[in-house]
Amino acid sequence: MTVATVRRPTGQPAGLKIVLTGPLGVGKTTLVGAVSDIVPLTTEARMSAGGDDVSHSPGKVTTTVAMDFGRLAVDDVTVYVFGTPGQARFWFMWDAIVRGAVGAVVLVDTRRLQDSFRHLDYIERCGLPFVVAVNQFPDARVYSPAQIRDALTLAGDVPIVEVDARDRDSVRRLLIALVEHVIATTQSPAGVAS
Ligand SMILES: Nc1nc2c(ncn2[C@@H]2O[C@H](COP(=O)(O)OP(=O)(O)O)[C@@H](O)[C@H]2O)c(=O)[nH]1
Ligand SMILES: [Mg+2]
Repeated sequence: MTVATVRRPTGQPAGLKIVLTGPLGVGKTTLVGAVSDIVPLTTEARMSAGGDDVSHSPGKVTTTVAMDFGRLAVDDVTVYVFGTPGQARFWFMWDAIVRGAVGAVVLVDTRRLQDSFRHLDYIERCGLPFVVAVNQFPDARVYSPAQIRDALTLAGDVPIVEVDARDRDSVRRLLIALVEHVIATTQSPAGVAS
């Protein structure tokens, strides 16, 4: 795994790249907007009729065309969040988005966990440490982390974190949980980077 961090002249890491992925309408753009210290770079466009399936978020009229990007400071480290584009025609960008990342957040909606399978598969195949973030929508049933782990067949060490994508503190806690997981994974013998 490449733990690519931006380094200050002192050699201290100054930046961490994190990938945010999950299906259309799961809350990626909302999450980046809630947590970013800068106006997030986002490329929303009105959806055309007959395009992506948005039956699960009927109020949704725009979609992220290319990607979301946000930046936030956590202590003296700058965290850069790169969202993957949801639309199939932009999947070719995923490899570039993942390159140099230290870890990933896979955002899931418990009303349609299966929509996140391919995002999980992709991140697992990249070998990136990741956390699963459950964006709890008001009309969704609440499941225990054990039920979600089971449904997604996640390994026991993958953290499952509840998040409200609209809430800055909640998203910050999620990103801190990911960074802690990255540190734990890369320090454990099985996760030593080569
Ligand atoms: N109730 C609730 N709605 C949310 C939450 N996160 C996102 N939404 C709404 O869900 C819709 C899709 O979110 P969006 O961020 O565009 O999803 P994306 O396609 O993954 O970027 C929007 O209408 C959001 O306002 C959440 O945590 N709770
Ligand atoms: Mg979006």
